[in-house]
Amino acid sequence: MNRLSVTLICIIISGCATADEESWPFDATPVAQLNEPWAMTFLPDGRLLITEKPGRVLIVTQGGEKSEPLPGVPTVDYGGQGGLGDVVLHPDFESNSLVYLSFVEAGADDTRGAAVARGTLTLDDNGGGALRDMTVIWRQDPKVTGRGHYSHRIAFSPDGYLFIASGERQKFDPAQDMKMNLGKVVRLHDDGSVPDDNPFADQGGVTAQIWSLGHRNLLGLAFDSKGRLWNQEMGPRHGDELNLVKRGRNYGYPIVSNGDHYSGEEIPDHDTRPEFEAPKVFWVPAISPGGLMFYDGDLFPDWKGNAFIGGLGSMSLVRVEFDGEDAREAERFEMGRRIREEEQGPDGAIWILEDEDEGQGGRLLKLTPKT
Ligand SMILES: [Ca+2]
Ligand SMILES: [Ca+2]
Repeated sequence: MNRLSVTLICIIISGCATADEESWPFDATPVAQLNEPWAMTFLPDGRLLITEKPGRVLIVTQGGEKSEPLPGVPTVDYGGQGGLGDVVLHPDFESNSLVYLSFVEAGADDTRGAAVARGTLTLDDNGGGALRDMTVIWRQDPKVTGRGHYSHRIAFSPDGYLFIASGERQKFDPAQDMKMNLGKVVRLHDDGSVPDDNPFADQGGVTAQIWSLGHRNLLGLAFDSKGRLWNQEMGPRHGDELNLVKRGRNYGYPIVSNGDHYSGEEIPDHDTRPEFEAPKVFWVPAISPGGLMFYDGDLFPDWKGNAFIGGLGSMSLVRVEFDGEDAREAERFEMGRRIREEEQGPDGAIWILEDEDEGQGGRLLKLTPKT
């Protein structure tokens, strides 16, 4: 039976998932059940810090034991695509205990915007811990109405700069507006201050934060082993992108996209405007990407240097191979559930978080080579 037939039957019966487990080269072990998980990162002791979108941070062991929600999380504006978002550790976490969280902050007059706070994580002897002195060090500017396209993914560069993906809040034009930090990737010092060697530093204000522009909804941001920054972003109607993010470059949204507006209005494709940076990979039809991870572990040696992107709408895990600056989709695993986030574990296993799915919650899964 082909995939279309399976999908149709599933829609008719009950909306069943179509995970193609027999074809997977890995075993996927469910480790923990979570409530609207969004992001995770490994602590030096091998446990996971996991965020849940309504505003919880949990410590979870590799065996699946969950802590109580940690106190000290900032108040989040929960709803639509927003709430608590990403979690990353400072590169010197082992000496300074600094943790960064992204989340949605309410503003005046029904407006809101993403923010990033940092504070310290203290661990107790009972498997739990607390966040202390969480202080906002960056905000989307301006705050606008609506509850979409916050993006708010965070990544540290190998040389210690803080990069934040800032979505265009479903407002299109801000991605090209240099007076706003929406639809941009921004580059900051670890305390939120602006490096004076940023490409637009001499223009001051939020413009000085901007590293790259013309982005839409960036739900993955990661450095590869060569120190290059990549992002994936949701296209409008189709045209999802994997971009190599370069200093000062314009990625063209909403002037160009290999997708088109949901209204049916066409957006010229990238090849019509070569002055804008084109994606290294684009997807038509869409995969609806969630998360971005580069793999360099030993458990799956053939996949060293590959990237993994979760598929939300496509309910898949997409493996991407690279050749210099070129990239291509190499393989797609049908997972049967929306995939929000991927991380490499200390032993080289691949850990993934399923997205919330109509009240089913989302699971933490560990992928290891098939036995
Ligand atoms: Ca992560
Ligand atoms: Ca187009």
